[in-house]
Amino acid sequence: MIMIPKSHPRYHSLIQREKLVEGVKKGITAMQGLIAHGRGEMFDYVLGEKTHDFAWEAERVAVAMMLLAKRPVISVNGNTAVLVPEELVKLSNILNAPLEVNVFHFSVERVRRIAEYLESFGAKVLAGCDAELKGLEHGRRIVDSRGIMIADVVLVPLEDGDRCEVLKRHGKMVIAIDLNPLSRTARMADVTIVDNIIRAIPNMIEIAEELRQSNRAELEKIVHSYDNREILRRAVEAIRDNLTEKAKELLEL
Ligand code: PTJ
Repeated sequence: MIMIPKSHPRYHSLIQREKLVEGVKKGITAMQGLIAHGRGEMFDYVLGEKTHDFAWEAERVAVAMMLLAKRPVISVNGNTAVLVPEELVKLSNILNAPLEVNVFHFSVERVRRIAEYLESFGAKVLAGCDAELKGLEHGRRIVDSRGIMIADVVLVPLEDGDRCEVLKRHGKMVIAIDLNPLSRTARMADVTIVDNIIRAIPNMIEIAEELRQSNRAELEKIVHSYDNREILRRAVEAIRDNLTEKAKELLEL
């Protein structure tokens, strides 16, 4: 990893890039993951690189839903694994939701590398690749018979739209983390967290620490009146408002 001075104004953003490049070198992150990250960075930029109130709301509902679930699972791909490994392990432990490696650019070798990387942070990882989600033709169809295959709620960070659709057809509740509120995944999911994974997972840990004391009735109340379309509308409007603000600032220069 190259040395990035802490004084650099985009220090955190550059560190994320370095982690992903290292991930590619280690055979964990797909090359295409770098492109996907660039798209995410762009949406994060126009959202002001912060967690908005609509994202906090979705994160709270997501945690409540996972605490209510019988068999919640956290799906992990090559980007997520290198960006927030320790946080994923922590969230998995608090929610009692196993991590399952599930990738679009599939190879047994890559799945093994991601699993070993997560295990080095103390995770128990499902990576059996012994079952298939009917209705999908690409690598994401290959799942673990003890995990996503039988899960009732699946958390899917940085997803591609068609698996989200298939998970829904298999009767599962889907929680997506996606900075693009216009993506197919964002529209298909039951709960869409429009936030950067590097903020969303720590936020969810904080919420889970608070909510794990709650009883089912309290959790059900949080989930009950949630409207994902309204959350997406607010996310698109936040982008619009932020851009309007930036345009005004340019006039004042
Ligand atoms: O590891 P694999 O083989 O499963 O491949 C992973 C990628 C990400 C390459 C694959 O799932 C893919 O191609 O995804 P897409 O279709 O490009 O979608 C990724 C979505 O995640 C886009 O809408 C991005 O805006 C969003 N995104 C990227 N980085 C982040 C993000 N959302 C939240 N946090 C991020 N850091």
